Amino acid sequence: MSMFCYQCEQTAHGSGCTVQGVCGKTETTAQLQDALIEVTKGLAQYAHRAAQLGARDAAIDRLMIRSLFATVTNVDFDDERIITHIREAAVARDQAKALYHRAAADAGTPVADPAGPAQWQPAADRAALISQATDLDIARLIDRRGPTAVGLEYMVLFGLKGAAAYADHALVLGYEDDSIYAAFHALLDRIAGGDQDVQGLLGAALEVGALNLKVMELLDRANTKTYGTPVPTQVRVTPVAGKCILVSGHDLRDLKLLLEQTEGTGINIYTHGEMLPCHAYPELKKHAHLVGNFGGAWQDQQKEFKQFPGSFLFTTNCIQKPADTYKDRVFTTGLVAWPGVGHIGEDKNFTPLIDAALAAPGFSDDAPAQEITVGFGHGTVLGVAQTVIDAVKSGAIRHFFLIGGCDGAKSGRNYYTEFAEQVPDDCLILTLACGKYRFNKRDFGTIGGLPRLLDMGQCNDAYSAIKVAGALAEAFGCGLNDLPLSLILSWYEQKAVAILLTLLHLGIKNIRLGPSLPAFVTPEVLQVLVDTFAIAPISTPQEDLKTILG
Ligand code: SF4
Ligand code: SF3
Repeated sequence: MSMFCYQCEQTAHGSGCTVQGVCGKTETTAQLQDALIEVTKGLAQYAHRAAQLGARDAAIDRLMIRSLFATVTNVDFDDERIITHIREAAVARDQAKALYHRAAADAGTPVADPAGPAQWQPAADRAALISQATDLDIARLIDRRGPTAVGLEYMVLFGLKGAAAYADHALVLGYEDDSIYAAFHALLDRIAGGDQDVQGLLGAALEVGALNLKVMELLDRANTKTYGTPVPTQVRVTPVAGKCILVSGHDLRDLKLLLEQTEGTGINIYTHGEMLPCHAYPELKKHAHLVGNFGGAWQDQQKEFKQFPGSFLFTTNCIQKPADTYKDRVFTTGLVAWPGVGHIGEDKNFTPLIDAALAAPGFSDDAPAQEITVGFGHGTVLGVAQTVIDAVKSGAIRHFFLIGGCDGAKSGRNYYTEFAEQVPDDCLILTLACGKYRFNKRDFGTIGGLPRLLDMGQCNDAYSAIKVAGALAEAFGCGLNDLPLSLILSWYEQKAVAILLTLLHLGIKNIRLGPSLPAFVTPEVLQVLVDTFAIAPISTPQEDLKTILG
């Protein structure tokens, strides 16, 4: 038995987790996730062929998205649930096959069943399934096909996983797009063939970037049409007296439904991690019992949750092994799961979570008030575009730095705190995703009436940053790379891979990436990225600032 996983930045020794995931994923969980991906690729091979003949099935498309999302880092650690996903995906794969065969018959074209994952049959027995999954080990593939081609193939897959998470958030709000599903199927089909060369795979990776841009745009539309355009909002980051529930993850709908179900109960709701930007959405902020944000980024949860006298809801990544002191008050929903932790089903009846909060002591006192500001999505920033443009023209704003991305446990991540602190006073800092907790409680002052630190939202709100950059480039009559804008990115999981591919698809150069480079990017691929996009690993804040500002 063995496992091999190198999809996140935390991967063991910077090369791959082979015994147990640093994230807490067991060998069996990793193998079952490999099996789920194999079946999903097979499903996509058939769905792609059916789509080319004009046939599709929304249920199959949605299941493909959810299967990919379930394998994102820090989402699902529960083997039984992953086995259920495998069984469901296998049924959907057979339905996709039938769909393709019917469409081919209708079109009068011969049927050509794809080889590879489409023919992989998951064993009915659990032990047999696990042993069968061992053969799907990436390490064996690397031995056979070499690390560069396999690394690129997995870069495509990891980007698709990240984009799938965003597609699912849009889907739960009723927003979906057939052309997006078709692109997922087509890209999965390409890597399922296993015969692409390096150039072909690089092209596919940039296509994932293009796809993710469409998905982020769809999600932006879903969030803003459903909950309103985010507005600058003061958020309390210290507790108030009373019973409490903490909501973590990225799913706005779960937060909204919980706010409705807790209305009038006296329970206060706190955002955590990537839920912080929710305070800025009019339809969420109108609930008076959404009282604040608790704690820092995901990797601090085991320490911080011990101080939270209420219950916890995980709506998406990043969940870590809950400590025994609070485990019985933790609940998951959607695709998140941890063995032995209560799960709220698709009916979104949060009663067990609410009861756990009522049974817990709650905060006895108000802590001294402290507030930060969020809500600088594209709607707000473009609303003051002229002020920004004038400030750049007058020299009041010298440069923009987007310091954003995922947080994580590595000590090298202090770079981002120090970088933000050392950005000169005449430069503006844009931020997004959970990496901002490294510096978002500091006072950066203002420039021309604008806060120097503008929080644009969740990781998917990279879409806002792209929109703002596009509008500035238009106003100045220049290209994106000619703007006084530098991207200082931190990555951890596969959504960051999707976003990075989107930025590369847009031709954005000189991105600084850290805290370490992905293990699946071999020196050969890195050279191509350096030659084409001048991508660079982070060095020190001093050196990088000097290079950028001259
Ligand atoms: Fe290791 Fe990351 Fe994979 Fe977890 S998700 S097993 S930490 S590479
Ligand atoms: Fe953070 Fe997990 Fe990536 Fe949406 S919550 S950014 S790491």
